[in-house]
Amino acid sequence: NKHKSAVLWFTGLSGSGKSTLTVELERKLYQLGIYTYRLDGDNIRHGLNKNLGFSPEDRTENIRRIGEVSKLFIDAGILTLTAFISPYREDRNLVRALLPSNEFIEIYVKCSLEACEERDPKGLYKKARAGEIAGFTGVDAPYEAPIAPELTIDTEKLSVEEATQQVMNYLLENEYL
Ligand code: GGZ
Repeated sequence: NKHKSAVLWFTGLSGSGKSTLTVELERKLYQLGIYTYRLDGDNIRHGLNKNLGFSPEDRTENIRRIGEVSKLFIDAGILTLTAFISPYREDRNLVRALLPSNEFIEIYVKCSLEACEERDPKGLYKKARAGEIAGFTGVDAPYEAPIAPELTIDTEKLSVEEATQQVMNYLLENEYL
């Protein structure tokens, strides 16, 4: 099945729904016979980037490497989905600059800190509030929301199915699929 390869760069707070969305989207794309690859903390932070932590410098290097890896996957013709907080606008823009403009699709997974904290699927916000994790995004480390993302997905208002469909519609309307 023909498609245009690109990276779908999901950015948002911990608990905003980046992973859920990329997993569901990958399932939908697989059904259409589209080759995808998903980059997330499990296959990047535990491998290539296991020497990196969560200081601002390490996050910047984390995102830089993920950008370079995404570029390789795109070269291989694969529709690449990344699920990282990527809190710094400048870091995301550096990745954008690595690629032709139609190959970087920034998707802001929008969800208020309050709602993310309410979900707290891994109990990390609770730990951060208790002072057990320092420099947690949204608590005592910044998150810089995109100014002009290709797409914004409000996961407080949409179901997983609706949110996934919004991304699918974007891909169809812009002839990626
Ligand atoms: C933010 C942290 C931190 C700190 C560990 N701040 O909900 P999760 O668990 O699965 O997603 C978070 C993940 C963030 O890693 P990223 O590579 O996406 O971050 S960045 O793009 O900023 O480099 C969270 C966990 O790692 N985690 N410590 N201090 N999230």
